[in-house]
Amino acid sequence: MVTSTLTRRLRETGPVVASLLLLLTACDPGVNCPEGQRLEGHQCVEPAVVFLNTVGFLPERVKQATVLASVDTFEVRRAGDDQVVYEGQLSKRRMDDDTGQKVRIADFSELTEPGRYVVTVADLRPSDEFRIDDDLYRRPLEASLLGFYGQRCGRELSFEYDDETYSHAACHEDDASLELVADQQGTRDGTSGWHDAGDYGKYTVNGAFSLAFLLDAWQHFGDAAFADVEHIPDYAGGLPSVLDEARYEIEWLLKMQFDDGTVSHQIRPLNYEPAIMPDRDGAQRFFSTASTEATASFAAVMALAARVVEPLDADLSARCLKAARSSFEWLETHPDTKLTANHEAWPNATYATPSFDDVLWAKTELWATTGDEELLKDIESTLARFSVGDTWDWSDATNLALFTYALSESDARSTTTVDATRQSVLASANRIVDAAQSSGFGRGLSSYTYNWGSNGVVARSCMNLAVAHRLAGDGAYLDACVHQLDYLLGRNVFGRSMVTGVGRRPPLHPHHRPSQALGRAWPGLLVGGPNASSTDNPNLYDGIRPGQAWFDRAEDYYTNEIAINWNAALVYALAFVRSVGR
Ligand code: 9MR
Ligand code: ZN
Repeated sequence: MVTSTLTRRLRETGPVVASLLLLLTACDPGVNCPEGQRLEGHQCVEPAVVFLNTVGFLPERVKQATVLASVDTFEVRRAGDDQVVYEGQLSKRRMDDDTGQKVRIADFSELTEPGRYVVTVADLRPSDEFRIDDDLYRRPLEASLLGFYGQRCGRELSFEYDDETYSHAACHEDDASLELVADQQGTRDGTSGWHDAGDYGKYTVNGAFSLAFLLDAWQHFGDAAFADVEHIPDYAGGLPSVLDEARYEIEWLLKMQFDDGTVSHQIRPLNYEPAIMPDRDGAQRFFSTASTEATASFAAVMALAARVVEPLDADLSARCLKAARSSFEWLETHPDTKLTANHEAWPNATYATPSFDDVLWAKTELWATTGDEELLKDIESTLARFSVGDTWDWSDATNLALFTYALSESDARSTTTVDATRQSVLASANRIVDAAQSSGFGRGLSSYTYNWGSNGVVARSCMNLAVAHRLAGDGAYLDACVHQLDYLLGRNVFGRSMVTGVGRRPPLHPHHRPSQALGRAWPGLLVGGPNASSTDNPNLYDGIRPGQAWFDRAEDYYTNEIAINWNAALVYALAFVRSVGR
């Protein structure tokens, strides 16, 4: 029993543990591969030795693969006629501590000719076939936006992807009861917005954080990334697709604001839902009371939205700005009040954080939108105390404030603070570049940053790089983001794409209720990835390295869930590389 569970885990861990697996297959009557082969799906194959982005490479950007074999040279061959088009020397062998693998790097950046290729070493199994193509990232970007569309709550939806249909009827139309909010009764309209993750809750802090990445993706890259992106289904018009999708979340967030300007922390049922489609979920859902962090992140993202949509939809912009001001005014008039949501009503608290970062973010976005000089003085009195973090997530929005300030073109800013912020952005980006170069798989975060949603953190580091790229114009920042996408799309120890429906061997069993109910993964969703926190991940066993702690199993929500904050970072990363990488 123990042996067969371990065998299953190893099989799911990926090709690199093939040798151990071989020892164990003898004990498993279901697996009878010839010596030197391993089971992949239902086929016995030679173990993979070349790991790369299974989607491919942009002609003019860096191209690297990771090789786990004792050879010195590699070739790139044209798919179809097998002709060698590039020969190269592998790097010296080195240890990748995160995964315990001894790796060599194949660099074939010089090959720029569009086409379909494989990388080969000796007579070992060739890499997956990949493309070199200018338009490489259009489909993945469309898929990741479709991933958001599939998270829409409150309405029926349907789309086709790779000849399969994904759909459900309208869900959660009763959102939501006010029973748990003191002095209020009945229900109030809280429909629309995205389901947060694998569950069907809707949480203001993470909603605002995720929305910011879509708004920034448009603000920073615009048509260069999105002009030829196919419209999402139910496209309402008037805005580019990415903002059309963003608007669906904006409309929900606006409904989370109470009359006094405070903002409800969340809408959720008392318990997590079973693995059913959202339209089958009849459990009652409740607004929580307000929290300071929800109120501040709401003010921040509404001010950002007001600025971003202003040239395209003046009415929406005005509604967002009014809402931002009203929440901000509450914060200004209650500087010493920390509102905490009534988390005790639910079995576990979610997205509860300190709020100083959200308040800083709110001030910065409001200043950037309105040019208010008092606010600028206030921000500049504290901003230099903060530095850009390399690994960050919903719990700390400081980077969003620093980036907005750094990218502003306002000449009212103090030169000292501008310089300090710029240095901090570049220092962070340089650390990411260095880490990507010393990682065996191009991952730009130093070892042991394998927490919940580590794949999202990898994608999010592309915002640090994109801001640095904009400030300093250095191609190394862009290439480092290419490496992050490489990692997420197959140049990892699992040899698998981490985005459902995209690239080779993507996750098949995400912790995502619609996927579980359908029995097939909904596309365009980034899974959380390796999580080496022993308090979260009961699947850790002796000898497993942090970078290996991912399992493609629906029950493993701590490694294989999907979430809007991870997907939003993926959209941003794809948009960055697409806009300047061609
Ligand atoms: O992404 C969140 C992660 O940072 C936390 O460690 C984890 C435990 O609190 O929760 C994650 O967020 C989950 C949220 O609480 C509820 N919806 C699913 C989210 C993704 O797993
Ligand atoms: Zn819903």
